[in-house]
Amino acid sequence: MTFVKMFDFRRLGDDRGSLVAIEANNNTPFPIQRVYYIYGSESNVARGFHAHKVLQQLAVCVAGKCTMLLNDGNTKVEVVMNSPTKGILIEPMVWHEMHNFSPDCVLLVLASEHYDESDYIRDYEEFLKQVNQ
Ligand code: T46
Repeated sequence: MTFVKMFDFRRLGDDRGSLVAIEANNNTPFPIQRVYYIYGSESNVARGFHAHKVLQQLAVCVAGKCTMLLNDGNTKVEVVMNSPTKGILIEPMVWHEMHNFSPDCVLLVLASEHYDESDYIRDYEEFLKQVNQ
């Protein structure tokens, strides 16, 4: 699927339920420096609307569902995130938006760097300019 990279995590389960283990550099493509999660977004809310210059991220919808839109400046791909065993890589210079949150959605994000607002490109025209140069 074009530039979109999906990751499958093994479900370690037994009759008590399921468990997924994510280990830096083992089943992630980068050492994890930060973890955050998004929850409580209404279905009419849209988030993201930016690209990162350097940051790599792996997003996993651990509960509920949402739609992730990825755009490399040429191609737009929409992925429905609805599985706690599937991750999507958000690479640098990929515009991304999140839409259609279910009320129970929890989107877990593993990030390669600490939070740095100067790494964000929040202006779409500026993103297109930088990605096409
Ligand atoms: C991304 C998508 C998938 C922090 O102080 N520390 C953090 O680590 C993060 C992620 C955010 N913040 C602050 C910055 C804002 O004041 O939390 C507030 C909400 O962040 P933002 O509006 O950027 O949230 P989203 O959902 O639009 O984007 C987030 C991440 O920021 C972003 O890196 O790729 O999720």
